[in-house]
Amino acid sequence: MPLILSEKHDTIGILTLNNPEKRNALNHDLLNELIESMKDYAEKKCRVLVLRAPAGSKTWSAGHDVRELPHPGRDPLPWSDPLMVIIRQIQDIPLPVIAMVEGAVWGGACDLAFSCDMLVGCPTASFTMTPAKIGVPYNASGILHFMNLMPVNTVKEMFFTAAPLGAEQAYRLGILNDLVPVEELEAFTLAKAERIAQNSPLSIAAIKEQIRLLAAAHPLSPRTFEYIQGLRRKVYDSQDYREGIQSFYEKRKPAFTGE
Ligand code: LCV
Repeated sequence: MPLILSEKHDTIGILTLNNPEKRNALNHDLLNELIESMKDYAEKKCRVLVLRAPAGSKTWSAGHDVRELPHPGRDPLPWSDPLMVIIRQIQDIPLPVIAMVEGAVWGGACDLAFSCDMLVGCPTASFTMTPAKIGVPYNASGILHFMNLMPVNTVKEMFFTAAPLGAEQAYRLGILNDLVPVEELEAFTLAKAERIAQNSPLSIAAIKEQIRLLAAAHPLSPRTFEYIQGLRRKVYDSQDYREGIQSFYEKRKPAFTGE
């Protein structure tokens, strides 16, 4: 059974996360299929892509597959991690990607959804950022995605509380471009995609790339970069990181000691 369903409506490509048994957890197999599915948009002459979960999903995606998090002492979100690869691919692909969100979005899947160019959600959509619950230090490029999408105090609240941000609040904050009833979600999203597809693909591609470059334009000196790496290593080398992952496996609340 494919982990990514790929279909086309005219010039709109639709990619469906299709591993409901594992709540669309972003394991390497699913992500590698998504990476491949996104590559042939050009030969398929797509103008817009939509990333979705199956209709009726309670969970859009459960986030990074915790079973695949590197063992303590190794960066949990390295450059080559397939989740980091797909997030960059979505940002680099020269056509708009719309996240159509039904159900709960967890952890790294928030970063995946927020890296799309627009988000259309329904009332069951929610966004929960879990690194602090698992003991993951996250990474600077991921944090920047959030800072470019919402007020910094909301970024801090999402990361520090690991509490769900509901659809209403996400819409009020501008994280969701649109909030529509679940029965209208697909038609509304396709209509938005079709409106985009009528406009100049070259113009849209150039504007998307300029926005990406400007949004990422935060000069960091090598000294600052190394300082950030040191901050993160202290966390993923910690006993707390081991405890966070162990508690996930044992389905219990973590007992963090700050060591
Ligand atoms: C592997 C899973 C997962 C999963 N990994 O169904 O952003 S960071 O830094 O935090 C990053 C490290 C990250 O993204 O971490 C992951 C954050 N995600 C979460 O904390 C969500 C964890 N999952 C859940 O809380 C529940 O599974 C939800 C609420 C999503 C769904 O609950 P529900 O009762 O509907 P189950 O919990 O029974 O899960 C169904 C199957 O999916 C697996 C889970 O292990 C189970 O598989 P088994 O039947 O083999 O046990 N699963 C769910 N999430 N992130 N596997």
